[in-house]
Amino acid sequence: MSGIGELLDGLDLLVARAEEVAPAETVAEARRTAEHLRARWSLLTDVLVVALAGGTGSGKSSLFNALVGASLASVSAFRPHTDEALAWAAPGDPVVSRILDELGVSRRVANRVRPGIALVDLPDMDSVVSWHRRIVEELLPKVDLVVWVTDPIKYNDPTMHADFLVPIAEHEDRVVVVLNKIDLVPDAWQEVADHLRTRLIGDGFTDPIVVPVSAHTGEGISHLRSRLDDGVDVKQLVVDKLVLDVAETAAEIARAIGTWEETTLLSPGPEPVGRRVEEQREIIRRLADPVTRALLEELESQEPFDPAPLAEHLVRRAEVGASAAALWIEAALQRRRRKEV
Ligand SMILES: Nc1nc2c(ncn2[C@@H]2O[C@H](COP(=O)(O)OP(=O)(O)OP(=O)(O)O)[C@@H](O)[C@H]2O)c(=O)[nH]1
Ligand SMILES: [Mg+2]
Repeated sequence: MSGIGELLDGLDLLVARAEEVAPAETVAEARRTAEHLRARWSLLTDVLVVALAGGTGSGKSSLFNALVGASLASVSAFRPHTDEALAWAAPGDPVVSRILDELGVSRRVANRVRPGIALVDLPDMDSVVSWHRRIVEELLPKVDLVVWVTDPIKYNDPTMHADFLVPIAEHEDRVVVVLNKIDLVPDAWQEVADHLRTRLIGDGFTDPIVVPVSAHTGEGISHLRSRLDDGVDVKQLVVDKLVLDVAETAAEIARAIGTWEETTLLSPGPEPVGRRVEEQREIIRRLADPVTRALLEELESQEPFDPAPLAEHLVRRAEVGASAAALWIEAALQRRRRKEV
């Protein structure tokens, strides 16, 4: 996401500008935070990276296509089929690109529909040993979510449970188990899903998520999508925190140089609108020039009170104020230079 990079550049610039203006300890603290946030951002993305894993023939590629809504992955009745990992991801996110590089995913299709998700269809692995190692040591630390795909025929296979599901049980908050091909057992899939849940508890899961779907008929796919969207929301929160930290650092500087109150007039906050608007009116009454105060009075005489024209006016006023200050400073500098000549 490019906006965050720009925000961090803006923070660096602000810190540099504050150097001469704000107290040294405020600037030093802001610089430390800016560096820390940049380091965090280099490892962070708001994209949810989801890997489809599971036994050969369980329908990973079919499910990939059902989630994407297009036949991108090759599906076959012959096993094993997929021999090269495929990703559906919005291009341009450096963190996602690095994760896909590390996972050895060379084929990538641009995801322009759900840029919040990067979906990976994994190939069949050569042996149980390498599979096991890859999931626990390579896959889980890199991706946000593993969608383990199984079907009503193989879901009870003791080897699958012992070799794959037991080791990933302790990471269950990042595992969704999909029972695919429910169209094969139209009358029994609920029972099978319950039994699979019981088996997963036996494997060490405490509250396993089992999503019954059919990649063929599309049943359950929207439920699975909404599960993935929940994951996207959680990632978004992590990134929101970083944005909040940038804003807080800027606010610290504004507080230190005494321009904070005016800044709050312009910034939308999480507080209830009514209380905020009331606070803002108070600040304007105290700080504003005659034109702004007149506009406030005019808007207050109208019902309901609409703060939008006031916000627009304040932004214009701030822009004019900044330009006026720049001009004033430039003029002062020129006068000083002339005196020096
Ligand atoms: N009836 C039914 N068949 C399905 C469903 N999903 C996949 N299949 C079939 O299962 C077989 C395997 O599907 P794939 O999507 O290739 O399975 P895979 O897990 O990607 O297999 P590998 O690439 O070998 O690991 C194909 O014949 C699919 O048509 C489903 O929901 N219902
Ligand atoms: Mg496949």
